[in-house]
Amino acid sequence: MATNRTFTMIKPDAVKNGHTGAILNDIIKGGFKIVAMKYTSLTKETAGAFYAVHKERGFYGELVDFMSSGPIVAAILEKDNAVEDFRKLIGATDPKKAEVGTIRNKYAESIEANAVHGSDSDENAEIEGNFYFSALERF
Ligand code: RTP
Ligand code: MG
Repeated sequence: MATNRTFTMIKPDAVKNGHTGAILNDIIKGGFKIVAMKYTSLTKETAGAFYAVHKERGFYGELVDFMSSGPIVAAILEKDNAVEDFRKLIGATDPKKAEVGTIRNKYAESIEANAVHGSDSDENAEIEGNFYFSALERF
């Protein structure tokens, strides 16, 4: 069902640095339609649950602290080939390696504070969208 949808968060660094509008503009210009969106925040508990797949990785504790450090914007996006195309639009995890013109190249601070999240598979896009949004909150 979710093959044409992906899930994103504008992370605390980008919200704090005033990049929310520019990032949403890049997303829309990139051909994505916003089908659900909210301005919200994560607690340590909810950030921990969202990133549970990374529990065993060395950066997990720092990631949870960072993701619960301030407001975020969560959204479900629609486009053909959404997951792959969105990861192209945001660029590599490490902004130093992200292609020029990508969202992380333009707005990220570091490998951790890297401006945006993008789902890595159709299955995770569905799970992550469901984490934030009820059926009533999607168009
Ligand atoms: P995301 O899930 O946020 O879209 O990022 P990604 O797929 O490009 O990267 P992933 O490997 O899933 O890592 C999730 C997030 O953890 C932080 N990270 N920190 N300190 C580090 O070495 C490190 N590596 C990853 C980043 O915020 C990354 O986006
Ligand atoms: Mg990931």
